[in-house]
Amino acid sequence: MMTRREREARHQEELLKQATAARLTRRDALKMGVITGSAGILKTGGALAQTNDVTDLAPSPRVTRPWLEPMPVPRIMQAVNPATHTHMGSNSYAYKPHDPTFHQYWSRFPAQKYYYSSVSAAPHVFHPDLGAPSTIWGFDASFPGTTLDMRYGQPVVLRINNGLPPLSTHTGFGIPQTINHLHNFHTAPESDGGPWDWADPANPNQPGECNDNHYTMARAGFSLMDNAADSAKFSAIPAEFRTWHGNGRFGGDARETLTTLFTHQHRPEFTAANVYKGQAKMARVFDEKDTGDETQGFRMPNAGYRSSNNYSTYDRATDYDIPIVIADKHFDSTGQLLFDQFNDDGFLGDHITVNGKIKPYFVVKRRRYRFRVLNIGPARFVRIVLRYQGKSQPFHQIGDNGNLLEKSVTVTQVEQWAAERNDYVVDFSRFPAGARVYLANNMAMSDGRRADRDSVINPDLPANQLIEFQVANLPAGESDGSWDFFAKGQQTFRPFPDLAQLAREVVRTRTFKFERTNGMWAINGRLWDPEEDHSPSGLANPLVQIERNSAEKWILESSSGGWHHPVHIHFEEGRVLNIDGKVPALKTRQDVYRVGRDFNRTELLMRFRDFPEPGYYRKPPKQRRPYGNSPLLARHPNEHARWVMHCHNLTHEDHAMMATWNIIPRSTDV
Ligand SMILES: [Cu+2]
Repeated sequence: MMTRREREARHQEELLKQATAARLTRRDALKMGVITGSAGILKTGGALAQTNDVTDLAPSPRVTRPWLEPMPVPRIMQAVNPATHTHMGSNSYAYKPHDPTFHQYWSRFPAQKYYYSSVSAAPHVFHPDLGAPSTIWGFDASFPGTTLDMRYGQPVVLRINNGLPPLSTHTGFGIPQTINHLHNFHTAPESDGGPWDWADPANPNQPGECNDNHYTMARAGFSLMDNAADSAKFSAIPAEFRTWHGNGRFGGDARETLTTLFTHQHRPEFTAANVYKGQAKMARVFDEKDTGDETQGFRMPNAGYRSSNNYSTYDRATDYDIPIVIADKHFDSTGQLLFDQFNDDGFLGDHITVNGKIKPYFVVKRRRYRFRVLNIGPARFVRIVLRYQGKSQPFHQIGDNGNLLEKSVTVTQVEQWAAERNDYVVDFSRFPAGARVYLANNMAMSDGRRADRDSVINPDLPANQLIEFQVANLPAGESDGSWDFFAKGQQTFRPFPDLAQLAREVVRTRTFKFERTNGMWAINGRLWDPEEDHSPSGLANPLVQIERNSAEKWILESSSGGWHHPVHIHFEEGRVLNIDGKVPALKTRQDVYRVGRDFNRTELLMRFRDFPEPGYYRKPPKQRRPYGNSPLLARHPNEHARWVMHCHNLTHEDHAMMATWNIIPRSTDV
């Protein structure tokens, strides 16, 4: 017999399903007055649900068999030929062909590679013990989606099709509108997957529609030769870090190189639900030094892109360079994926999945592997450890938040907040064949408000273990060509741009305060509103106007000690000067900044370069919807000059801790 508490939890689960099916957002609910006060009393069709700040869902069904299934490694996206691919441009298909006039800097960086991805519903087995498969919404009908590999100097168009069921037939959590954001590439707004796009007729993301994203694959700073006003900034880039594209065009500052990115959903108010439902995929960026060939350049583990291999085949390229996506999930009593749309702390699941599986094993050879670890939350923070025979083992951190570090560091644990990516190298030659080595989490989190950073939970308990590595011998004749950190010491990557030079470019300081407001989340007292932002007056009068190719000092503050906010600033990597007055121990470039308890005040330097393209900004082309003959729509220049910053605890982001900022060209920009 169920206890009263269990019965209430079941009841809560049922009400949440009903409320979610009604597709009420918290903003809608507040407007309609069905939520009152911070305790959140929610009434839906006569039902009354107590949506407390702490999730009170029944526990997921127990999964008793760890290490039952192998950890899947996402396959690699294959480029398509836009002239013949039916979804990219063929006249035989109803979609409009890809339209290059829509993209800023197309003539400078025309695409060399085209990719097509459809977001669609699919059955997914998180663990066989859960029973029937759950329905996910994934890029390429998988979670994680297929990995997008790109290379600096080879511009890309990625077309995303919304293959989800129409809203009229949709039930359950999430909303079938897709917005695709490549976190944190240096991307023009029309390709950045900004949170306005779901309602934008020229850039739609409804079921059956598609959207084209152009990635220049140039480094930040590529426009610094265009205007004499920037000549000192160009001259400050040492010649060895100036990159050149095939047509002799300056391709930016190699010290701005990105390496591990990911693509995720950005539909306002449903980002948490839609990402949770599966819309995330990894992206790897290679370059002249981080080659994808472990015998060349920085020699990071990866035999896939060795010149002697045919790297158009899928699996070679992921032999030793493995994306790992960590994601919380929760399941209902029938084993179906469950999400609480109304938990405004941040939703924690009671299973931490890895590449879409609960407690998978992964067979590794006795050699080095690169793991690109992404934590997509939506609210979970972890502290990663590598355990063998009850002891933490050293491994090497080579990247932080999408960048290679200046030098690798040897570590025994690393904290990763939601949306943070870190690249690690693990040397399995240190363990005997047959060894079992575990990737585990040793940090507690009792709710979605913040991590218990002072806690250390037992990483050797099955509940806290994430992956079992099963070590096997390196087959005879196979060698490990990658950098040997233990024998040779740290690997040196590229230096970061000079901080003193960056400080000289600063033209102003801005402060952003992250606050709790009336049960929701605000920046500088404002709840972000996509409709207000996209209104004629909102477009004409951006709140934050930044001078193109300038630098600014940004201060991120939070007076609340009870919360953690991983704040993501789109478009540009920043450099942290200090956190609460102290210079951080690890020197990084970042796109996610920690704000809240232990991080009350962070000062950082930001540059805002290249976009918008001045000529395009002054006369943006009119646009059509993705199908043939609809009328051309006039565009406001500021639609092509704006980006956002937001909390990446996706629930905080949805309700509505986000702010828009614009870059405005100077009168002399050409
Ligand atoms: Cu937050």
